[in-house]
Amino acid sequence: MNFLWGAATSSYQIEGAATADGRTPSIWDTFSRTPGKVKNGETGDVACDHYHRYPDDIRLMSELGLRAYRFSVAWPRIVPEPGTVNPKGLDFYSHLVDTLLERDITPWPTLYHWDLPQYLEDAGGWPNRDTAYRFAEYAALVHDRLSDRVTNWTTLNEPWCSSLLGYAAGEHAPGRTEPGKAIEAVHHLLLGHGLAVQNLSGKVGITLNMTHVTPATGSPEDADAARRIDGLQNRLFIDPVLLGSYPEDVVKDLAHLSDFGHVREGDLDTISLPIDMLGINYYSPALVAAGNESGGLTPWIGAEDVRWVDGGRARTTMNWEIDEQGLLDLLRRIQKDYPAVDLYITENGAAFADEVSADGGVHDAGRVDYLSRHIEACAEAVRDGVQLKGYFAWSLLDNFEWAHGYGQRFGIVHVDFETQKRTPKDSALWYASRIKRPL
Ligand code: IFM
Repeated sequence: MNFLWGAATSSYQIEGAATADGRTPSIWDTFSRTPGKVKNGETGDVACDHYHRYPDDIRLMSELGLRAYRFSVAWPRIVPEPGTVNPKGLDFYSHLVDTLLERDITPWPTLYHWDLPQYLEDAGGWPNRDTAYRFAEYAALVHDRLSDRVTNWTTLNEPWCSSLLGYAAGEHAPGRTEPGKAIEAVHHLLLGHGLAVQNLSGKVGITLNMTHVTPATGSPEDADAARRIDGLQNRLFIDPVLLGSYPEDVVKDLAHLSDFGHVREGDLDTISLPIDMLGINYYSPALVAAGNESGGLTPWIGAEDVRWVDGGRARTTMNWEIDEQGLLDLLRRIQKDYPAVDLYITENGAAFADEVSADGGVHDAGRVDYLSRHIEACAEAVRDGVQLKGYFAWSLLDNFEWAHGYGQRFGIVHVDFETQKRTPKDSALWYASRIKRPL
């Protein structure tokens, strides 16, 4: 079997060069400058300086034996002002793709990994239907320039975060706390996906952050809590794309916030245009129960009264429980309920407090353990008949972890943010040897 092994990053998290060659601000440039939003007031201005160091980073990928590299394209580099096209922005990704191909690494671009041009947010952002059309136009520009060399396209990364974290909880850019608008953002992101699909050729997909949700007890209340979280995290996104409809129970859960009047005739046909692959980002499972006293702003609109229960497993520094069984259960479930597309794990990984040791190495045994367990779960899923075709470790490099700043290290390669020195961690060396073998 020709299983694809790779690693993933995203533009704002690694590129830096925030004003280089005509790039204008994205919502994350603005959000990270808003006091109190990102830990220590950190920004992606420099990040891993990948914009300037990409040839070295690609050499490193090649030394590790990666066969594919999942990166994202920064929309504000390509369309820095409304109605313009920035050739220098397109040139950057064109050079990146050429350099990957010279090293026999498959380029695997994502068109939207959260860096909406600020001028589009100023015009209403994702709750504004027009943003979906602008996204499709931008997708066509990137496709026109790269499609002679790129054959695998992902439209969106994790629209759950862009909509519910960004517009309901306010924990991500643009930091709005308007639940009704968040539901409109969900729809316009998905519409943007469908409109973009019409402009793309080759193999096209979308990446969703999905989890396996289990009720803490057998009570009907906990079962209902699990239904609601599964609805908001998984089915609100995958059902429109792969089944052509919003899940009725979730629409009912959200009825106090939205009548879904923003959904126009034909939209769901566009959203559910056939795609070739579904990217799944999996990190942690969800064990949930009814009843939450804490209240406050939450992305779980329509399920605020659900609480997360400690499953008693080890956790990463993100405080996420480690459970590879959740990945196996999730893959089996997706294969059963949504059998039409090839599956790729487009992100999976763990943050730990890594340090460079006196011997010069980074001995991240916890991450080696995490990756090996999850990769084994993938192997088991494939033995069960799941159509899983590839796996991308998150992340190639330590990088800007959104509201957590640089404090959360997800890389298999350590980055010293003072010197920009890259040091492959033990996990990178382990991964390099693991991917020489079939899944
Ligand atoms: O760093 C993020 C990435 O940008 C999207 N998926 C989850 C990762 C870890 O939080």
